[in-house]
Amino acid sequence: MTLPHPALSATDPELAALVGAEEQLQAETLRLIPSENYVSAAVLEASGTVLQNKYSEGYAGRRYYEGQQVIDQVERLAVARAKALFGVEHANVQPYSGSPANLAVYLAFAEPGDTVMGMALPMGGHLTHGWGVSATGKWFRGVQYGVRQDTGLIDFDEVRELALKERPKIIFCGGTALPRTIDFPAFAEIARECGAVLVADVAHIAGLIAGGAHPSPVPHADVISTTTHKTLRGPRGAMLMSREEHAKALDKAVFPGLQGGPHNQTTAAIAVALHEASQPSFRTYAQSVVANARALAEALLDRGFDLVSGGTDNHLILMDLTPKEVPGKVAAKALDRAGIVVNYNTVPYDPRKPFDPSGIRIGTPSLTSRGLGTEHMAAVADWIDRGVTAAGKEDEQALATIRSEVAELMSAHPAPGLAG
Ligand code: DSN
Repeated sequence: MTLPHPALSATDPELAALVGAEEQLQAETLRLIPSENYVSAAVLEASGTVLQNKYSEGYAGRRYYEGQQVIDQVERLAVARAKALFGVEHANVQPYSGSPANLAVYLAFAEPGDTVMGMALPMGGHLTHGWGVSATGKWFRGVQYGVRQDTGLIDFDEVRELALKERPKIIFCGGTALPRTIDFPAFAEIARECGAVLVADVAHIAGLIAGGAHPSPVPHADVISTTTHKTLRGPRGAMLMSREEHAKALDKAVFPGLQGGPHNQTTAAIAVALHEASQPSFRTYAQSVVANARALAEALLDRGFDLVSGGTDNHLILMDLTPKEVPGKVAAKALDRAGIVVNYNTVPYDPRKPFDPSGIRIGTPSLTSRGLGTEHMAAVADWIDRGVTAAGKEDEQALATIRSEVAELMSAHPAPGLAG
């Protein structure tokens, strides 16, 4: 169902219709992109408040504009909730999103030309971890680790050898296509040995950490960078967290180093999401995300799919479709027509190009937000299996049949924020 937007409909019916169409699409489809989710109605409301009419350069109590009586309280609330939820000494809730948050880390701890280390993008890392096409790979000297070809897992002897040889100023751990638990203590030991700042980019798994379904990077990482809109189920934004010793450097890097005024409506929505994530029901949610991913992985393995690393420990599954003889992009586009939204993705050691890779990446945060459980994962795996087969045969009728089956299940599981 779609939501009423009376003012928008009266002022700009064309745009209102597009918003309604997106609401319908999100309601009817099975959304499996692991970095996406559904925010609650409360988070949606907070995002659309008059807080966005205010400029607030600076930090609570130290602003460059007057009239901050309320905004300071909003930001202090968000910061206090972040600190309590993640057990950190310092939190900055102002970064506009994950990439600016990571850029602020570079500004705080490195000089242009310094060596930095992160996981290679095609291995599951992120652009901002020093990959060549990103500013972080152009302005810094990025050295990159990967996963072993035989296991799909990080080889810590290799990471240590590279770190001791290259002596990076910053080491990033975390990424965008990692189906396994991140070993924060192992990374911390290597960072200590080579004198690097360890940054845990937990954007994908922040909600799992908050809900106790993934180990915490506290106290192992020097800095924790995260977006707020993935498993954490907040608005599109980001946070940087650390021990007190790094607070000043990080705050200065975010403002005035990199950004101007914070997006106060987003800060408010982050505060709401952090409140929701501190509730017992969010722990259940986080555990269910992982249980669903494990059940889905098992069901896919049963159907002959090749999963990178052989399965998952978290919310994410990376599938290599090479044995199915269907390129990832062809499969992703066919599944989209079947009402199943995924993204095509490189797999480690992919012989194909990033814009036409061998794999697809899926995850369970969104479907879990809609109340689907492990009992539904066989059906989901079946749809993916039939969809990939139909993609190979260009069988549009089969895709249309899946689409109607998906819509039927989805209509029985209303989406948060869209439930009306
Ligand atoms: N776009 C994010 C993701 O999908 O994982 C990473 O920045």
